Amino acid sequence: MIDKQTGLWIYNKMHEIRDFEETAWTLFTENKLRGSVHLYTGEEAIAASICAQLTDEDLIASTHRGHGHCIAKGAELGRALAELMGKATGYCKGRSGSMHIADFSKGNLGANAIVGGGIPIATGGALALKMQNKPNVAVAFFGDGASNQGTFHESLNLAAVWKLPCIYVVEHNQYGMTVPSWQSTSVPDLAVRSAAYGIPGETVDGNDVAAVYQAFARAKERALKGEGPSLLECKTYRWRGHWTGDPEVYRSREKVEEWKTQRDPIRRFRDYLLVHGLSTEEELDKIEKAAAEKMEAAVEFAINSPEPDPAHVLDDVFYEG
Ligand SMILES: Cc1ncc(C[n+]2csc(CCOP(=O)(O)OP(=O)(O)O)c2C)c(N)n1
Ligand SMILES: [Mg+2]
Repeated sequence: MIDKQTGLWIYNKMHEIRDFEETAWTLFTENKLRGSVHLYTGEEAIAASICAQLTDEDLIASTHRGHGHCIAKGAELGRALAELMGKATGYCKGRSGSMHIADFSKGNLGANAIVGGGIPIATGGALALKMQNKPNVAVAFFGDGASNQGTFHESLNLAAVWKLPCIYVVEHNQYGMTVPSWQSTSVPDLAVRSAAYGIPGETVDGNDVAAVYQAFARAKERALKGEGPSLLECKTYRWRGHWTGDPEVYRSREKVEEWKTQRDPIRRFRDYLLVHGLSTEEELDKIEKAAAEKMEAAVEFAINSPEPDPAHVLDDVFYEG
């Protein structure tokens, strides 16, 4: 079972992620945040339950839907939002925006606009950890659509052959852009693909914190024992459209509402904490309020942050000549 301290940490992170995502949506609709963002609302249990078991020495590689992973891996809300807004105080000085945000100091190797692009990066991270004999793991987060990419298959094969400490976490939110996964993907349960590489695969309810937490703990233990990678499939659902401009004509409002009202991962985890006597309504309300206040301060920080100075546009640009 999840202990109290970990449970409250996860509950707080889930709220931070949701507040961040819904604020990003609002800022986008108010034209204060330019470009598109892909929101993680509804999928919070996965990043929070997994990153609760990682330290700054463990590595993650993320996706275009990466704000949740970034926050769960320790990003400050203000600097993350500043990055989305292209401000100089952002994690990458405003150069990455939403889809390339990285923070190596926290072991976050970065989001990635290339679908499936983070999978070999995490695999390389795991190879580095193994070669350096470090007691750590690398985690690749990616979507169901990405599991159809060559990078997924190539990475799992090599990681299995080399017994790398890599955990492949597929966030099966049932769509790749506007395409339902049953129309693009050969199997309904993606964990079965692990069989092709001779590694364990497990499908869990990705909106159930305890289920994700325990399955990841098993995969991590195996990786740390030197037994190699695992594939963990977390079934979930994205509440928002693929991106902020998605007209969402490919799914019914009823289905979205059902996931929001019947399977909200935050509400479910709140019930879990209460039923198991790990917390009280009062304590959880306090966490929720504190997260909302932190988000308000983050907005203030990001909006008041300066734009990058064009004089520095060539800083951090590398070339070999
Ligand atoms: C290599 C590549 N192909 C296509 C795209 C366009 N694209 C962006 S997101 C996306 C869908 C990804 O679906 P999934 O992996 O399930 O992630 P989700 O958006 O559902 O989190 C596609 C096709 C891209 N960015 N990169
Ligand atoms: Mg998907």
